[in-house]
Amino acid sequence: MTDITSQTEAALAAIAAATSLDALEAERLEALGKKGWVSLALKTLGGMSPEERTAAAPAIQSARAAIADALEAKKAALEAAALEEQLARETIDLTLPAVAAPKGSVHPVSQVMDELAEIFADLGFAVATGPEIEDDWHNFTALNMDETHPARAMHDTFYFPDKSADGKDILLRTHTSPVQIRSMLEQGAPIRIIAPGRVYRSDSDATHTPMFHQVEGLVIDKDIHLGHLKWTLETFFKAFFEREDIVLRLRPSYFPFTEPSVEVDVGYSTEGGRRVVGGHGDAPGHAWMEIGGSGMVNARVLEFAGLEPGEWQGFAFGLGIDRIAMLKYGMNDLRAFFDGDPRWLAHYGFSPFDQPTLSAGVGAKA
Ligand code: FA5
Repeated sequence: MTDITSQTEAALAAIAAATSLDALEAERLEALGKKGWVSLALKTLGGMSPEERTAAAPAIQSARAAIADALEAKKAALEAAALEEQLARETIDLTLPAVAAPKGSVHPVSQVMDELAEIFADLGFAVATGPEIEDDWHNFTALNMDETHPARAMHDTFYFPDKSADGKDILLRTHTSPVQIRSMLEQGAPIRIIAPGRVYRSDSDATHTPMFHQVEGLVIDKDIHLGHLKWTLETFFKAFFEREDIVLRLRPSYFPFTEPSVEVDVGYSTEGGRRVVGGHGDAPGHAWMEIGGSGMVNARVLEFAGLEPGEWQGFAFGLGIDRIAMLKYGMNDLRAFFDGDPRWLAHYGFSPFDQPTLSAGVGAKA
């Protein structure tokens, strides 16, 4: 009995004095390991008479519990001290110059938006914006899609569970076209704006993502016709792709908010596995890529926006910014745009000092 008491006291003292996890482990093995003295003492219980065992067992059990508790407490204390020491050692000096730090870059979508603004500003367009959280009146109804209109179903809309204070459905805008309505209501006519921004649809594959970017264009004036639309888009694409052999194909289409409506495709070649814009899409080795929708603003939309259709008319277009960025800078998968992979950004990103200007070239790569 005295033996166990003094051995326990010695073990507890050694545990308290241990200065490393290794030293603590040695103490554990010495007492509680397979061949440790507590384990051996426990084994002797088997050979004792029941009376002897009843007398001896509690002392051995409590020695084991006391040593195990002490080991656990000391281990926690040593680990906490090691962490403190590591934290003190690994301080970062934030005042050091960031010579070796990774370089930030401008995302191709931001770069293309700046390029768009630069080119359209030169054509006399102002940049307009609207909210990404819209109501269904601006996103659909005022664009000639009433509640039962089948085109609403084609937009795979994300709705919010609650309605606005005035009872309208709230949604993430599915296109930039509601900015047409907001601009006409705010400014009246004449008008010449582009509205780049984020839009949302429940849609995902290599060329569709749930969030993507569009740029809306709207021109309202007197005597505007489809020829103005075609010239504007062609002039824009020639400046944007910095080449003269841009061929656009306008395909008859349908949008509730334009009449007539045309879909815009651009011709590109696929030589060497890379898409290069230019040339007629039906020529050998060439194809067409859909980049947007457009048309003459529907008279009903002008009325919703408070303009007199007998007096004013105009054209509108909506282009997929991510699609034209892919065509210009050669990415194949739209989903990688939004993965945030630093290797992708380092490869496709732009230097913040490389601001697009018409004189220096709208797409000069760093
Ligand atoms: C529209 O959104 C119309 N608001 C465009 C418009 C504006 C027509 C003004 C007439 C007048 P559409 O759903 O086709 O149309 O989308 C326009 C372009 O956005 C497409 O051509 C494509 O380039 C791009 N786009 C559409 N869905 C996605 C998506 N999920 N991911 C990436 N780009 C997309």
